[in-house]
Amino acid sequence: MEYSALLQLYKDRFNSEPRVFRSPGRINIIGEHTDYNDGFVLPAGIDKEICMVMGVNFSDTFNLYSVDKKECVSFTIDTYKEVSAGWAKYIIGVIDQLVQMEIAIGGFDCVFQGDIPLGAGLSSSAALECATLYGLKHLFNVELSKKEIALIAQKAENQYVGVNCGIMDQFASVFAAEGQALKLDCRDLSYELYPLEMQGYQLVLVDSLVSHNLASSEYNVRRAECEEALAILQQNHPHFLALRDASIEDLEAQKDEFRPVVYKRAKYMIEEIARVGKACQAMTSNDLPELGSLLYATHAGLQHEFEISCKELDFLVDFTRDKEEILGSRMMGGGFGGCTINLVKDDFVEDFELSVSKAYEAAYGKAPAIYRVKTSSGSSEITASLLING
Ligand code: GAF
Repeated sequence: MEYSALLQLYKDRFNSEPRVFRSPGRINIIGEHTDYNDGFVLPAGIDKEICMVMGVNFSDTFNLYSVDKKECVSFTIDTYKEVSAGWAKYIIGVIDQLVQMEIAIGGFDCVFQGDIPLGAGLSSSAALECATLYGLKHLFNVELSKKEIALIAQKAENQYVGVNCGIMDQFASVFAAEGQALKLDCRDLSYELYPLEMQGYQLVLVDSLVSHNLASSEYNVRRAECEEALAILQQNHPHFLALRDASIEDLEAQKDEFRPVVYKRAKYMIEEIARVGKACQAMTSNDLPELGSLLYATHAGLQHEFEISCKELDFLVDFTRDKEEILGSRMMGGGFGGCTINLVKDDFVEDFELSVSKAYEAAYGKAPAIYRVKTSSGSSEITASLLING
């Protein structure tokens, strides 16, 4: 990201004293939709981010300029609910949370930009929420821990944007660590770091460029179906707090009580929560073929049981199956579009990029976008030396 160019755009527009904050997008190695079932996830921050230049303007006005949308909005605490620009709601959602918490912030100016592809399932919205909150914490000296930042950002998405998401994306954006994946326990928010050493393999993202329109509505439906399954299991197991607490045996014992679709959702979920643990073991013992098989198993569950894949994503996963240089592949993120994540041998990456592009273009009339993933650290302030050099 060109921090100094962004800073210049700010100075051309505003007179307030700027500071620069950033927060990354994320990949998720395994553990999809498990976060809102109190399960485990295994995300890592990536070198694609939202960068925000922000300054206190000592007025009651908030001025936001989106470089990507080339649009400016201005509002106050009394008028923010009237702002209609879609991109602004992630920032306003965060301000709205602070207002509800009676945390005083004054007016500020902000110019921001991102290089996280939109709709690709790489959590650009969580990065925007977390960068905003991280910036406001530092501009107005608000006492907020990293955990609180992640939780408030999630609440902004739930309440203001209207997506009933779990905690994974915001947590990853704030807590990401370079070279590491985070095994996050979404029940108590404790986490362990797993080095992403891929011994001759790389994680490659293939973006179907199908933008996930269904994502927010169907996401909320999946969440409700998991809650329906839990309510049925709780009749026999009143102490269960989430699907995380159920085993496959518990599910089978009550099989006839679920609507068939709800049974499938719960089966995927219970198996996927267990797969995260298996994936971590595989990473610890450097068993990449096992990690790859787990990725394929997750895709099968997302395709047939959780039913959030689409034909383009299935095509991309199927394309990898007969290639011994590719150990695993699956759709990643909320579903209905976005990227697949692929575990590809270093010296096959170029070959793979060319062949998958050609095949996808022949099938769907457009080449996919491809990203070789590098990891990055979580929310931070960009210091003066990086601004000069970067
Ligand atoms: C989206 C949500 F925001 C996350 O909370 C998570 O549920 C993910 O979909 C699926 O794993 O990114």
